[in-house]
Amino acid sequence: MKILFLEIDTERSWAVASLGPAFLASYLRKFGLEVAFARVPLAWDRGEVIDRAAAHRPQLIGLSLTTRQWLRARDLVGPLRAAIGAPVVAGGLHPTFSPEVVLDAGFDYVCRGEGELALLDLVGAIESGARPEEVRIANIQGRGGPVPNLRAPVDPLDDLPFMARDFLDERHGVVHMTTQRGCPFKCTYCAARMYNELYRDTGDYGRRRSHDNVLRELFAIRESGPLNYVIFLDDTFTIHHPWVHEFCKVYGESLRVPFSLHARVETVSEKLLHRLAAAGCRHITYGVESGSERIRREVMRRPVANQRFVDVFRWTREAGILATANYMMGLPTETPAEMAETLALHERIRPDDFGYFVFYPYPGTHLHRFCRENGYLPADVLDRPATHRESVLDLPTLTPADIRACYDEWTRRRAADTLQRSGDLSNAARRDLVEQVEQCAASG
Ligand code: B12
Ligand code: SF4
Repeated sequence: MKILFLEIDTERSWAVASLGPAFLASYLRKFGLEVAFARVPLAWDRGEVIDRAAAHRPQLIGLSLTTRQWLRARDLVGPLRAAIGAPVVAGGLHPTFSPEVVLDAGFDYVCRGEGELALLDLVGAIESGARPEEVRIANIQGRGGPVPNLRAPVDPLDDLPFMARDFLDERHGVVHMTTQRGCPFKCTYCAARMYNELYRDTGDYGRRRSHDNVLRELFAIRESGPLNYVIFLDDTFTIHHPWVHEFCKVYGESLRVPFSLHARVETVSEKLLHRLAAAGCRHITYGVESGSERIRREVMRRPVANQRFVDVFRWTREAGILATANYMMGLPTETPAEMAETLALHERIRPDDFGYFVFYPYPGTHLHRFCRENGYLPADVLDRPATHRESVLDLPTLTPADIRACYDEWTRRRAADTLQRSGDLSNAARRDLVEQVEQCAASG
């Protein structure tokens, strides 16, 4: 059987395609199945998507979906099925936590949670002629069929084959890696951590690969092409310090290729940052989220003091590592004064770079439920675009104009920052830069 994975682009093509299909493809290949990958750029209209997909002659089409990709995927699924006649299965965070909505839109199957073993079983069932409502496979829900049981997460992760790199669209020797699945924290706005809750009765979702397994993958990449920079996409790389210290030792001794990672300020120490820098770490992205301790404590479940951010950003700089801060605005119960506290904290921590996002309530999360229960969530939320540049919520403490003004203020600061860095550029070039910043903000 041939399975075609389509990567649905939204406002822009991301530098890396979804990692889920890259894991699934290598697993299916291990069992002799044929897999293919195609990006669906925004410029392709329906007709072109169908022609390009049909050219692969797939017998099953797979889509990995975030909530942002959902609307475009929903519009494509009916025409794709009708024209190609192959069933379509969706997996990833969005289908996992909104399975009924996805099935009602015309998908034949959704995969809830981890997909490697489930998709292999689904391929077998389709090959033997099963219809969606007849399928009984753990993690797979067919249209018209019952809610499936979940199978235990793959353990150890080392059992999985390395990602199919031809699915990732990587260039210039910049590669993407994950060393773990799951995050132990409980941030209420986070969709990723909901896997831990989904799997509460089935087995621990938090697992990490062995150092040896991670290094073997990197050496294999280096043997087949350039390896210039490694982006670790783990939710929080810096959990479990003994693992991280050992990683710094073995990676620093054997590879020392520059790398970046995501961390939480609660999970790093001055000593750890120096170890990471010595091993080749050049850049860390931290979720700061809010400058209001009340919002972090009461709304986000992140009870950490502002001073901790100030200290960690300073330590990171002193260790010679670039630090990016990500911020959110427009949270339930937040006030204009609290949004201003985030701008004020930004001035104190002075990151090398920053991202700013209007809060979006992702399905399955605690804050999604909180917004629904309090009447902040419009009934047609999943019919509206999911972006991070304007709020979908109807909040009693913030007006859309308050949030817009705050977002514009972040854009103004980003433009000012960019200009400051641009030094002695001509006026025309400076205008171009500001325009680019504004365009980037508009695609949220
Ligand atoms: C790496 C990453 C990215 C990468 C790659 C995207 C990707 N989806 O892999 C990039 C940088 C492009 C990215 C961008 C964005 N991301 Co992102 N990203 C992540 C991150 C940190 C890790 C993903 C990962 O490692 N996956 C590893 C694989 C193994 O896990 P998986 O994706 O769940 O896949 C398994 C199963 O879900 C299933 N499965 C997945 N797809 C399919 C398909 C089929 C057919 C089947 C059968 C099964 C199946 O099988 C897979 C293997 O077991 C996650 C957080 C997380 N832990 O999930 C956020 C996350 C997915 N991103 C998120 C967001 C919001 C964004 C952005 C909007 C950020 C922004 N503000 O601009 C954009 C949107 C991108 C888009 N195309 O829509 C949210 C999505 C929430 C939601 N419900 O939609 C997450 C969950 C972060 C969070 N904490 O809330 N992101
Ligand atoms: S630390 Fe990051 S990945 Fe973990 S629960 Fe919080 S937001 Fe989600």
